[in-house]
Amino acid sequence: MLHKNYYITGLTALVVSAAIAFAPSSSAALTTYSQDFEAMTPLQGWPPNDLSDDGWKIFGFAWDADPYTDPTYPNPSSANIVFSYGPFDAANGAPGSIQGVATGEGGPDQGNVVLNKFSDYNNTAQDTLYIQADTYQTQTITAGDVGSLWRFTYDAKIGNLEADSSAFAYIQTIAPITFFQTALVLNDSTNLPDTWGTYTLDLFISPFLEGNSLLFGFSATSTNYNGSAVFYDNLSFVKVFFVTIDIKPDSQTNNINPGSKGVIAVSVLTSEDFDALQVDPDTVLFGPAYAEKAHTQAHVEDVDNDGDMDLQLHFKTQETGIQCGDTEATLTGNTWGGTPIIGIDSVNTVGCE
Ligand SMILES: [Ca+2]
Ligand SMILES: [Ca+2]
Ligand SMILES: [Ca+2]
Ligand SMILES: [Ca+2]
Repeated sequence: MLHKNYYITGLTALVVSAAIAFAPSSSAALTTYSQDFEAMTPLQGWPPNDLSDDGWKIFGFAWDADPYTDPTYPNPSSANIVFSYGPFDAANGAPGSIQGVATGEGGPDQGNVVLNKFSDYNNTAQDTLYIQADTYQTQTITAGDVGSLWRFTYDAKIGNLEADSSAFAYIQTIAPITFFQTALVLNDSTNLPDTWGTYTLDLFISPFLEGNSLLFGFSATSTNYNGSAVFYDNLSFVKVFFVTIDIKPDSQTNNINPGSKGVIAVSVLTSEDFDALQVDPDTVLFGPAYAEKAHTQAHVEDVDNDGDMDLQLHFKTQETGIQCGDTEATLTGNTWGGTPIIGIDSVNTVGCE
């Protein structure tokens, strides 16, 4: 199978090719995915290889101008797709591939093997055009997924990314039949530091997205063969568990004075489906500024007097980032088992005049 320079010209052809890529598979709901690449072998070349066997696909676009400099990037209005190509199974590190697993770049948390993601340098249109090369996993959203929140977490650090190149990580949804993009969340990777960090993307599955394809992965764009590499590792795509929280358990109105020097009590409540004591207090963040808990110890008590034990945490008001006019605040964290959680409750800001 040829994987090089197989260009499909024009938008009609794009739709035809996208139909192959994104035709909904009838069955599965969204499923958890994780990958640390440690079991993968570098430089295996064209499919089959460890990446293609793991479901990784690629797709390419050639833009007539730099999409990154457009205010509506990554869907630029001032740049046009000249041609596109794909989908193909992902290669692994051979010349002409657009990604590969690599060694020698990991830190303590990344181990020996990471993903090296870059643009398509086998595409001679680099001479005049901006080549965007995407590497992604794809799943199909079903009715049972509606109302759920999914999180794509990954570690990243910059590689040899040179001038006029750009990169991002994303979750994207694409409608059946029309292949219109219906949702996109992304983190810009263009200006990452050269030290490893952990990043997350969340996508809420609205009823509108049922039957859509969901893609998550990485994009790299370059022109004139400039470097565009970003390293990624420790990927996970997981459903976030909604939990019930109670901001100020002794108050129905949850009045908060954003100028207060005090603390705000927030309880994570235990239910039939969820044991709040499974939450790792050190992972909990609250409010728009992601405050960490103010006390070294979280309190375990039956906050709502329903006979089961709940988790109570306190956050310094000044660290929460809650501002006058805010009407809700969010708590996030992980269970000891690594399941991400999210809870939202109302707030009523006072003392703001
Ligand atoms: Ca790794
Ligand atoms: Ca309350
Ligand atoms: Ca309860
Ligand atoms: Ca309780």
